[in-house]
Amino acid sequence: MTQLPISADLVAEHNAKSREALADDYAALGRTLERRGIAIDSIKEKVKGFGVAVPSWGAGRGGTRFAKFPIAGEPTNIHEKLEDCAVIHQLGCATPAVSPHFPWDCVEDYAALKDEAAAYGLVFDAVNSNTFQDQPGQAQTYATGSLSSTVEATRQQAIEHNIDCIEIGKKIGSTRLTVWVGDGTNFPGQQDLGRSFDRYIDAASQVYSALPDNWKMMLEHKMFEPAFYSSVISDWGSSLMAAQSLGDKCKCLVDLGHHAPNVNIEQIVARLHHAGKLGGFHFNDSKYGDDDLDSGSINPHQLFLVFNELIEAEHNPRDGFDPSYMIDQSHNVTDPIESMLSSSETIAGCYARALLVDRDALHAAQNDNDVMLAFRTLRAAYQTDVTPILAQARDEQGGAIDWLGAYRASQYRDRKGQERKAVGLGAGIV
Ligand code: PSV
Ligand code: MN
Repeated sequence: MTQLPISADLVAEHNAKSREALADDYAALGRTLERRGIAIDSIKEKVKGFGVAVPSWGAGRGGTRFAKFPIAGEPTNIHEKLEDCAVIHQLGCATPAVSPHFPWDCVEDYAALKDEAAAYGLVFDAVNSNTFQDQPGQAQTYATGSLSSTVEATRQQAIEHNIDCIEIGKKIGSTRLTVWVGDGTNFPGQQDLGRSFDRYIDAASQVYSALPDNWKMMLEHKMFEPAFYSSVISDWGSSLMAAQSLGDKCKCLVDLGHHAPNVNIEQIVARLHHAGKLGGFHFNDSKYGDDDLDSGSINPHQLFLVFNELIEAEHNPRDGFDPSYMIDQSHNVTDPIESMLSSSETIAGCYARALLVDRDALHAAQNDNDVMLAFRTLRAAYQTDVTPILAQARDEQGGAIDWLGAYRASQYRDRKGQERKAVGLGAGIV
């Protein structure tokens, strides 16, 4: 029996209030889609099968380098984070996996941690290594780089940490390692741009050698921050070159916030897929840089276009196409549970809308160079309000039709504020 952090009776009572209205909305949308030759139930079933992992680190309040404003009852360890992730999945039914970060989520007994997640109906997705921060007691500093460091002992330490993450991952049932390094420079001339990339490839391939056969290693690129002149794995080109030299099990991970402003991210998706190297996503949104804002809160159209490419990729699969989807956000001003419920709904919604694209009509218009018809075909899907499909899918899976209302009615955060040690009210002023 799955352990539910929020009373199933409370969710059922809450759902009963809006079920009639939902039935009307679902039936109306069903008739609209039927006229377009789409069976609404088939989209709903696909939505039920869709999942995006939540980041363990996203369960706590984020912050900026100026301040963090904690809230009472936010999680302070992986056990509390798992409980919050269980709430997100219970109400939203779209986030069955958790992506952990090490050493942030280190525990003594990983087999027990896997069981703890399973009791909530959760599994672990990609494990994330951390060689962008120094940890207490660490022998070598990452101040001037990790996998690309000029110091051999530092590279070795970073390699060993990544291999430790693989070992932990095996114990918790993960089959993916995500590697993001903050390596780079702040000054022209600080490091040799070519040789630092060579050192990175050499060190990353030693991590790759420790990868079990059924695992994937995902390289996450990022243009800037913490390095502001050059980053070693700055863009999809560097990521692709590295993934190609490492081997088949190495893929590229696209974090939506890690690009130059106005870059056509959906085209990057298409290119990486062409190369058979599309490994996964970190979903978030941004206005200025790597803002880690809630997915689709700023540019929902871009998110839809990314999903449009993913559906195209599904129709035209390359060897080993099996991308993993994760959220990677920093919740600085909201309750992280509410943000991740909202984001997972937005992400699943973009997936559903991409499924509604009349692909035959789109491809025909593209082949005929009928620009307006191609554009309007895509736009027709984007403009469809799929919220009744998402709500119906949640209701049928025991989730909440109105997740925000149900969550707030449960007073979960207030209760955790009494039980947990995290305090709010300006405790984070630095
Ligand atoms: C770096 O900005 C990043 O996107 C990487 O995925 C990290 O693992 C994560 O954020 C958390 O800092
Ligand atoms: Mn990321």
